[in-house]
Amino acid sequence: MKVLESPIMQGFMRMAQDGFDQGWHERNGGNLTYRMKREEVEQVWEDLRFDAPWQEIGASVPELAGEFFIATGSGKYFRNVMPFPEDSVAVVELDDAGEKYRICWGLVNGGRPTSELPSHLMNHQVKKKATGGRHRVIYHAHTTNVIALTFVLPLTDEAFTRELWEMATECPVVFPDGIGVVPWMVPGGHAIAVETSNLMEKYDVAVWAHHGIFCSGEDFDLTFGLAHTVEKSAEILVKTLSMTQHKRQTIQPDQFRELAKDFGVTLPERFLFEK
Ligand code: 2HA
Ligand code: ZN
Repeated sequence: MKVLESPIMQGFMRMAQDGFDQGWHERNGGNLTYRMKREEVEQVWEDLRFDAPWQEIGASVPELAGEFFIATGSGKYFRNVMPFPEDSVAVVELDDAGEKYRICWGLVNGGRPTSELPSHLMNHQVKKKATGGRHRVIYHAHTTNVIALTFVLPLTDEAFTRELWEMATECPVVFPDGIGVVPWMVPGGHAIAVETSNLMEKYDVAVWAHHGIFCSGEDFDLTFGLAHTVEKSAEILVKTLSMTQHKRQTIQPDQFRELAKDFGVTLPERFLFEK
């Protein structure tokens, strides 16, 4: 099967378009990677090439050795993924040490996979281990309202988790483990990759101060849905803070505990402090 006709590439392209349509991917902002299943690689095997040079990842991910990923390209625009996928997206294979990659499909006009490849792969490695292989998607987006909040809220996991949980009843059910916060750091490098992957050991979402969010999930629906839920909640908080400094009423710690019981989730007590 042609890569372009495969359901998994179709799903990848649709998610990129969805993110663009939300306004989260100005210019070349954001990046998306997917860790392919064996059968998905086999399905498109005859459309892959194996003659491109091996290149350094910039991180060591031995637990991902030999795996294949679909990745947006560095400097490429989410807006162009749907109309020009072969120019904007790559399928890459990792070597058997998890130190190098090579391009097996796409980026026909040259280029490299996303500038955030070290972050993405280190997070894939952490999430693969933490979820027994279930998580396959890592998504970075420039979500407007979450970014706005990083100028106003304390840059702590506790503040972001609790404030965003309060803004929509579904939030503690959608991200019961909470949200991690990375202080401002230079994007694209090793340090932000390490900091983010440390947080992703316990969370599925990390906020990058003054930059965006980083999400992990099982499939495109769950991962896009997670980013969408977090950003929607941030939008409600921005609207609320625009009206008043003081909420007249909100969801209380005991009400979160009731919710957790009925919905069968565990909410860490450290986010249910009295204010
Ligand atoms: O341009 O969003 O963080 C891609 C990015 C880098
Ligand atoms: Zn970014």
